Order: sequence, then structure tokens, then C-alpha cells
Amino acid sequence: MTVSLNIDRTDLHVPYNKAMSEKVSGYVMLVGNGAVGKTTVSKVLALTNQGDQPSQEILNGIRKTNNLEYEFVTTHQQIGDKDYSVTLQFLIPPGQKKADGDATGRSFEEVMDIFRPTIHRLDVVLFTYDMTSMASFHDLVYWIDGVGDLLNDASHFILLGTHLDRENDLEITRGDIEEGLEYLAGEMRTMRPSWKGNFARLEVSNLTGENLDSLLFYLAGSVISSRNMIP
Ligand SMILES: Nc1nc2c(ncn2[C@@H]2O[C@H](COP(=O)(O)OP(=O)(O)OP(=O)(O)O)[C@@H](O)[C@H]2O)c(=O)[nH]1
Ligand SMILES: [Mg+2]
Repeated sequence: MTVSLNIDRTDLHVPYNKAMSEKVSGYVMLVGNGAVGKTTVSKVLALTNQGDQPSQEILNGIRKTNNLEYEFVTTHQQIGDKDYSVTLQFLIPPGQKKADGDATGRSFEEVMDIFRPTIHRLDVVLFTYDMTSMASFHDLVYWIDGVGDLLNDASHFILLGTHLDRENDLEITRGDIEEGLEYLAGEMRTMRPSWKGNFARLEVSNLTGENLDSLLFYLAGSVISSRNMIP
């Protein structure tokens, strides 16, 4: 059964009171194969949150990740009857796998060996795939193993599809996504029987910006929920 994030999208349009808002911050890690759009999601979220529009030019300026990248976004949201100011601290490791044996960049494993001791908590994991690449979707099982030891019982996850704009090339069906979501949740429970996190799916375009406002809202709600479960 899919567990919803228990937040109401219509609340997005209610004006918020910045001065009275409760401040919350949390850590969000994006994992997934190389070139699925992990770096792009974080950069475009940061830019659109400042009022800029996504564009091909922005996408063209993004390079392959070789280290742990950081980005942050502070978003004001009303959730339920409360105003929040939520700072999302994004952590973006490379999508290159050690087993690829690619000498042109550092792998996820090499980078995480260095940074793992510095990461104490992940509130949300974005399992990211490219909707035009079935391989990137199937490989999510690899990425769940990769972050297993960084999770706590209140870590939430979002199954995030990118490239929604490439409508003629989409390979992953709604049915695949629902199945994938249940599979990932099952793996989380197997890995961590006491896990109580929420999970959801979302498909976005980093080129047109479609559904990025929903992603921001989901992420804010997930961080608040995770921090309420384990302060
Ligand atoms: N059309 C389209 N292109 C996208 C989208 N998201 C990312 N891209 C493009 O996909 C390519 C890879 O994006 P990155 O953000 O570098 O991917 P990554 O997952 O960070 O890859 P690594 O750093 O290698 O792990 C770039 O050329 C982006 O411009 C999207 O939603 N639509
Ligand atoms: Mg990257």
C-alpha cells in the first residue's frame, strides 16, 4: 500500500507569514545513475526558488559530478495550519559506480568513503531516474544498497523521474512506477525492519520546470515529518 505524505497541495496557495514561521532544516540526498539529472534538479530548484526560469542554457552548463556536491534551498510553505520556513540541504554524490571502472571521474563509492563519516542523518532520499531510460529505473535497487547505512527509521524517500518533457521517448509507465515504489519500500523494510518513513513518487522536468513546485512542497513536508518523528 502506498503511504501518502499526508500534506495538502492546495495549501501551497495560502499566503504565509514569514516572521511567524517555524524554522526547520533537513538533509536531502539525491542518488541514481550518472546523467539522470541529480545535479540539475538541485540547481534548477535553487534557481526557480529565486524566481528564475529553467532553461536549456542552465542545463547545458551542468557538468558530471566528481565529488560530493552541496546545494541549499529555503522555502516558505504553509502545511496544515502552520507556516514553515524549511531549509533543504541537498547532498549530491556522483552517479558513477565503482564497478563501471571509469577512470575519467571519481565514483560514488570513492566519494562516499571520504564523506560518509560526516553525514549523520538523511531526512529524505530522492531515488532519481531518467524517465527515458529503463536501465536507470532498474538500477535503483543498486542505489538503495548504496544509502542503506545512512538512513534512520524516519528517513522518507521519493521516487523521482526526470526528463518528463521528453514525452515521445518516455519508457517508464505509470504501472512501472507504482511497482517500483512498492519494491523500493519493501527493500527499505527488509534492510531496516523498524523503518517508519513515508514514500511517494513524482515526475518532473528540469527543462520546463513542470512539477518542481510540487517537489519543493513534498520535500518540505517530508523534512517536517521526518523531524517530527525523530527530532
Ligand atoms: N530534457 C531534459 N534534460 C535533462 C533533465 N534533467 C537533466 N537533464 C540533462 O541531463 C544531463 C545530465 O544531468 P546531470 O544533472 O548532470 O545528471 P547527474 O545525475 O547529476 O549525473 P552525474 O553527475 O554523472 O551523476 C544534462 O545534460 C542535463 O541537462 C530534464 O528533466 N529534461
Ligand atoms: Mg551530477
